[in-house]
Amino acid sequence: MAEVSSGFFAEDRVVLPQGGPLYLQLKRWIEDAIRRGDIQAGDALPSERDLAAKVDVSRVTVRKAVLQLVKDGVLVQRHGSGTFVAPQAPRVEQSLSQLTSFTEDMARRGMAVRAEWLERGLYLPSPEETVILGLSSGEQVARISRLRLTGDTPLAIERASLSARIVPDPEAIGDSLYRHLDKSGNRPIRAIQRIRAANLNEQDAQLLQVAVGSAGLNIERTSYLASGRVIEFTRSVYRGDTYDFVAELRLGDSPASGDKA
Ligand code: 16G
Repeated sequence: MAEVSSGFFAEDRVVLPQGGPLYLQLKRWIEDAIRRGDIQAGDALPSERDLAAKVDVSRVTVRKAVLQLVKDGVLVQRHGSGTFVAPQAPRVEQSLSQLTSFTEDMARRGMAVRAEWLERGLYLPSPEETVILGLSSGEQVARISRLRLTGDTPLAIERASLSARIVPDPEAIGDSLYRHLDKSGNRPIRAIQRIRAANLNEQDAQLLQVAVGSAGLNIERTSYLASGRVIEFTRSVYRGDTYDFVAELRLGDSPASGDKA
């Protein structure tokens, strides 16, 4: 971890970017320094008083800028030890036209992934699970909730429900749910995915190590077997600062479209 008094903050001259209220100028100055790599993830910021003196602004201005940066997930405050540059998550592009698993997606990018289990077991299904998974009366549901990470950086939370007939022993699932389903010939071949913007609630923000209220993506995936039976219903929460979902669009088949030559 960088020394507070060394490096970037020890430089003599501070020139704030011009325009807008002072706290926003200070905020941009810090963001620019992070973008250039002058200060990096884990580096400590000087104390509020030192930063105010250094930049020649009031402590209220520093507080406002820092609070905003904490809210944006750029800085993190640790009680009793100070303010630090937040870990920068890698940005990941995911195709919206391929039915892939998280493990496969990341392996294709050469990224090692792991999962922390949040919940795993057999339960009485909720009415929603009964309807979506087409469960018969008395049938249990297997719920598996995981935090998906690359290294120490959390990327997504996945909360999946499957019929207990397909997954009678959730403890037997290894690193990949789809690999587990594949073994019993139950890997989905089609899925419908719904993506919605969301501001992360306290629980999810804490798991994903970002500020409460940061931008996130709520994704619901309903996956089907070749028979048409629903195999998986998963609600995922992805960090908004790490994911780009990319779809390839083609000209439709309407009579007015297409190349007539
Ligand atoms: C993806 C799916 C999720 C599926 C998981 C299986 C989205 C939004 N979600 O993350 O529904 O359960 O892959 O991954 O893409 P696994 O085989 O690595 O456990």
